[in-house]
Amino acid sequence: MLVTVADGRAVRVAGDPHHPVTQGFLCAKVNRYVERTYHEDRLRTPLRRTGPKGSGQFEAITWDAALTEIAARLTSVVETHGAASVLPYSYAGTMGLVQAESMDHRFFHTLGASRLDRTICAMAGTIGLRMTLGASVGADAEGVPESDLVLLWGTNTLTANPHLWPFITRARERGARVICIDPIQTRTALQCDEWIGIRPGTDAALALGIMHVVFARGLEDADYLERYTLGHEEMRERAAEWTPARTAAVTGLDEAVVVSLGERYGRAKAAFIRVNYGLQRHAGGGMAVRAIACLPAVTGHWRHAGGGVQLSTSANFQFNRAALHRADAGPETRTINMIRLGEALTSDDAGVGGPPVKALVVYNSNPAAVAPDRNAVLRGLAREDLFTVVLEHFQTDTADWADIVLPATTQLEHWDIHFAYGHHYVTLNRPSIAPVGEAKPNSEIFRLLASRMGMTDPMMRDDDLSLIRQALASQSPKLQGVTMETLLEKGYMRLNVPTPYLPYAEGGFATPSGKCEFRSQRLADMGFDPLPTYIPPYESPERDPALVARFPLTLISSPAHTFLNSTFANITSLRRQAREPEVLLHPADAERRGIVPGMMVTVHNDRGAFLATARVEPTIREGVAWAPSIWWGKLAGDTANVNQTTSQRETDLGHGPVFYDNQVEIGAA
Ligand SMILES: Nc1nc2c(c(=O)[nH]1)N[C@H]1C(S)=C(S)[C@@H](COP(=O)(O)OP(=O)(O)OC[C@H]3O[C@@H](n4cnc5c(=O)[nH]c(N)nc54)[C@H](O)[C@@H]3O)O[C@H]1N2
Ligand SMILES: Nc1nc2c(c(=O)[nH]1)N[C@H]1C(S)=C(S)[C@@H](COP(=O)(O)OP(=O)(O)OC[C@H]3O[C@@H](n4cnc5c(=O)[nH]c(N)nc54)[C@H](O)[C@@H]3O)O[C@H]1N2
Ligand SMILES: [Mo]
Repeated sequence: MLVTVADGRAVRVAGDPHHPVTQGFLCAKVNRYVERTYHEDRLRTPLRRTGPKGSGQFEAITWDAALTEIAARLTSVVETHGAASVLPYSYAGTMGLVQAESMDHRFFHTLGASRLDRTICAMAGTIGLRMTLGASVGADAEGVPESDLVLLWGTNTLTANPHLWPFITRARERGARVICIDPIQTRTALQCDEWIGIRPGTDAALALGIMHVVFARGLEDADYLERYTLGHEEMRERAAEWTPARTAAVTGLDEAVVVSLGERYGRAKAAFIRVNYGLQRHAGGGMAVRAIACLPAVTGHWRHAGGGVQLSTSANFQFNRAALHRADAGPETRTINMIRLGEALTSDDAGVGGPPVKALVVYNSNPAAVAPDRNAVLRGLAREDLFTVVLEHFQTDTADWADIVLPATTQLEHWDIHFAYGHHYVTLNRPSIAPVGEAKPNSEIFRLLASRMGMTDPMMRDDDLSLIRQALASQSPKLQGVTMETLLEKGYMRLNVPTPYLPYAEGGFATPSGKCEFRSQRLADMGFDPLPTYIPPYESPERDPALVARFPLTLISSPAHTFLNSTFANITSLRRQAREPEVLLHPADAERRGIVPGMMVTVHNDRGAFLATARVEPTIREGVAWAPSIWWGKLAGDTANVNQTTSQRETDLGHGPVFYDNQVEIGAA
């Protein structure tokens, strides 16, 4: 991203035209980054709560007063309840290594605070890949122009990952067909050649059904199977069970669709599967990713540029995280799963044993909007005996519950270094303007707090540029040549991998066997089916017919086009495009309920409810509803949002969230 500055003020942000992935354009949201940076609501000074919890009443205080108070309160909590009663909470506000996993980690490790299991986004698939391919390493976006079939599977590319699209367009110009597998006919699906409107949470069954057809037609790559896979005979037997008829019955698709997809996948030379997060947010999300990740090993597509699966490329970025985190700096402690924040804040033992959570320090996250089971989260945040600190750009739903709010810098104002998950470039983030108001970088805030709390280890004084150098000081061959000097000069740098990168053309999987593990002993040892299998959603006719009878609609709450999770929801121009909290229904579902377009409806289940304006279009599978998300509760008329209805249950693998494994009923408000 290039920033134009005039008289010390950012005036324009743009994609770098020379960057191989950005190619000169930014997404709809980040295009508005200047508006966001200088927004009149931007937090400019530290704040102390003056009214009751959650009242949103604050007074401006000095940094000195804020830091003194936080240090005193944290010290007292640690002395009275033990360090484990302090909980850090952070996720995706920025994913830069300096502002998201350096001084903050060192600070909490030194303190001995509870650790946070950062599961809210990607863990189901991460473990699914780890058990199958060995790591989150997959096909290269830059190979996509070579593919002859593109499957966009559980991903709204044009919204969530638009920089992949130019590569897809090039493949298409060369004859590739592009197919979207999604219960919703998203703006991405509308641009594809085909839309396959699968029943939510059944993707593992579809992957096994495709495999069935591939084997049945003899379209497998016997040589690849023999050399580079483990358990292919068992895999073949498992796939044999997934006849097109059975697959169709489970996935809610026509048998002909399954057969045709299987045949085309098998006949393709280099099919590219972009699998993303939609299909992970269900009970069997980990296994679904695992089943899909097996496909290119059956057909041998990994051999060719443009072939394979991409969930994430993040494991290629082997920065020296141990040096940044310094987990060795403090005692062993307990771990709390971030998606169970509601339980952690409302249980005497935080839900995991040990002391209750007495102090919460939130940065890079807005859990009062994004965490599941929002009613439980808000009950927790409302506790008068909980000391809450929030580092933020804005007075979010979460900041409203804080005792102290600290103004943080944005990416325009601080240093950082970034990994990627859709490509292979390291990015340096240089500050282009001075901090707005009195804002400080997260890293600086934790340095100052460390000093106030008497943490004397020199590592607590490392500056941001030193932290970047420490991150780069890695033994990984993939980081060789990626140096501070080249980054300062160019801004970004490709990892030391070929272009395009074909990670598994000749095996080389990072699993214990070194092969693509159709059969996983590690999964067997963990008590799972060692082969890819279909695990039905928690809230499905298979597992809970009584619940489904009461709440017949599956609610998907994937991102609104102009929001980034809950970020940007307060930016007027972007919120105007998102209009208001909405829910999309199929005409048949709407008619059955007497719902007409524009009607105010209640979306509800036993966990909670929120109001939305009904949209009625046939661009969604019957039985499914879509609430584009994530709204700030306080920007909605009823102060509620979709996470009122979602649950704290966990996925099969990785303890991830099941946001879309969520049955609701919808009726006129
Ligand atoms: N504009 C924008 N971009 C973003 C984000 C954002 O909030 N806004 N968030 C960023 C983050 S943190 C992430 S994790 C990524 C997410 O990246 P993606 O996963 O690509 O993004 P989503 O838009 O969530 O797309 C998920 C799609 O999966 C579909 N889906 C839901 N359940 C199922 C299912 O069971 N099976 C199948 N096949 N499909 C299903 C949904 O209908 C939705 O269209 O995007 C990143 N990019
Ligand atoms: N129902 C439902 N819930 C979901 C999802 C869904 O699809 N449906 N998606 C889930 C996913 S994939 C994810 S990744 C999570 C994301 O959840 P979060 O990680 O909470 O992400 P955001 O909502 O973007 O909130 C990030 C906050 O960090 C702040 N921030 C940004 N940069 C900085 C910084 O440098 N310093 C500080 N101190 N603050 C900063 C922003 O202002 C913003 O308020 O939400 C999850 N929740
Ligand atoms: Mo995410």
